Amino acid sequence: MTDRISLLGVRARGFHGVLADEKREGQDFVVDVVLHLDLASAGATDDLARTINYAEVGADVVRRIEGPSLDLIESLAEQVAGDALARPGVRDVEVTVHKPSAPVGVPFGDVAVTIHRTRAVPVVIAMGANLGDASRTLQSAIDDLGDAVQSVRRAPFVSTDPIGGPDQPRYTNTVLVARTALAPHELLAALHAVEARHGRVREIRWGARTLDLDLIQYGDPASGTDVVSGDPLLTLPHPRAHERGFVLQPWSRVDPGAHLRVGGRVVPVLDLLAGVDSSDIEEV
Ligand code: PH2
Ligand code: MG
Ligand code: MG
Repeated sequence: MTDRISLLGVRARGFHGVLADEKREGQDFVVDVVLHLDLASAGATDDLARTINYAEVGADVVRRIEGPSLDLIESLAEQVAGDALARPGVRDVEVTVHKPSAPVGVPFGDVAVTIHRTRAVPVVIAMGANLGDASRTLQSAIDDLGDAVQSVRRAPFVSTDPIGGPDQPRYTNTVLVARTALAPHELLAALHAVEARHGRVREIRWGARTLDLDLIQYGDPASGTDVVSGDPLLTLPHPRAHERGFVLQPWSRVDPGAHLRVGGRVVPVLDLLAGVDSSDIEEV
């Protein structure tokens, strides 16, 4: 995706700098922001709600320039990038902060720092299979996720009793902790595509399946940055994860410090695991 919105040369007076003089007198800072996001649906519908309003981005930038004094323009650039990535749909951002009146001590044209930051939201994905060569399917599904996720860590495979549904074989389950640049619905679509690739047909609820990929959590509840959604197509966090040993046990193995939001509370996964029966779970 190469679509982008560029807002260049936003100028305001700020008090950033290491020297006392700079903090007292202030000077002009000039900021360029380039946001990468998909603009196709905005272009097709002519709907401002489907893109980012560059006037709002500009207001954010000025607020940061005029905000509390920082020593470094690197820090100012990080703040601007953080604001941009918090806007929906922004996948990555490039920020340049120019300080054309900086005390450099020699004649100069401009001094600037440029940073590039990519959205990298922590996510938890539960995987299960109980038809065919389950371990092999799970391993190849992880490979098939490709660019949808980065920094993937996988729990050991476990064999578990089927919970609910009709009589069916034992499951092989695991959990991935990873990061993604995708929005929740985009990641869900990627998971469905991998399920389909492995012959998954959406039929009997809780019935046997070649592959099940469930998005358990998007974002980090410990810092309050997780997405909470009641959307019937994508409920977040997963509404039953807190009571499922086949999710909690492998999750706690790959990330012993993990937390899950349960109702209004953010609970250590190890505490949740202690409260469920996990006697059926065996490493394979
Ligand atoms: N998935 C279900 C229903 N029951 N039981 C086990 N042990 N493992 C699963 O992955 C599983 C299940 C619906 O997704
Ligand atoms: Mg499931
Ligand atoms: Mg599922």
